[in-house]
Amino acid sequence: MILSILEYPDPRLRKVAAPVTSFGPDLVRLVHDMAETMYSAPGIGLAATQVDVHKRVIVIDISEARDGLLVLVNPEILEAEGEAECEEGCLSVPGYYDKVTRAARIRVRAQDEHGASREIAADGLLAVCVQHEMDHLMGKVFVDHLSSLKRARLAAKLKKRQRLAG
Ligand code: GNR
Ligand code: NI
Repeated sequence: MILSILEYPDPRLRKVAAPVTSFGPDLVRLVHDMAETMYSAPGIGLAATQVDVHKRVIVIDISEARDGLLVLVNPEILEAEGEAECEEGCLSVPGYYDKVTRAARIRVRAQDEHGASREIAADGLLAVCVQHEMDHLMGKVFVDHLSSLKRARLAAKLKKRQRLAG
């Protein structure tokens, strides 16, 4: 089932997600629906926060063939180093793109939808995407990393778009 994605500045995007404590069919179904929603959008990642479910669940697929689904439940950053700038976008801020600086390399521990724990090392786009999604779980959106001037311009643009949409 394709879920509907909250759009900035919806206040529900500010909620802090709770750790997943129960693994079972409901979680498997949520992950399945989130993956379907991400692929259909299309996007390279989706956090549960974006579909108004406030649990620490992320799906990511940065592969060209769209056959490399990564499920991160209860993700924790173990190590972060370096800095890298990347042009980011967000399914919750459609039509807006800007550069954000984040850690260049990270090590993450997370569980999958069945509760199995594993560690991954990420750099490049994967590192960007994991940090972008983990921000969502903390109620943060990528535009929060921008200057207040840029955020004011974005607010004006969204207001205008809303007016034109009637
Ligand atoms: O689809 C997405 N593309 C993207 C591009 C650069 C940096 C981050 C992202 S994540 C985004 C999907 C999304 O909004 N996830 O929360
Ligand atoms: Ni996003």
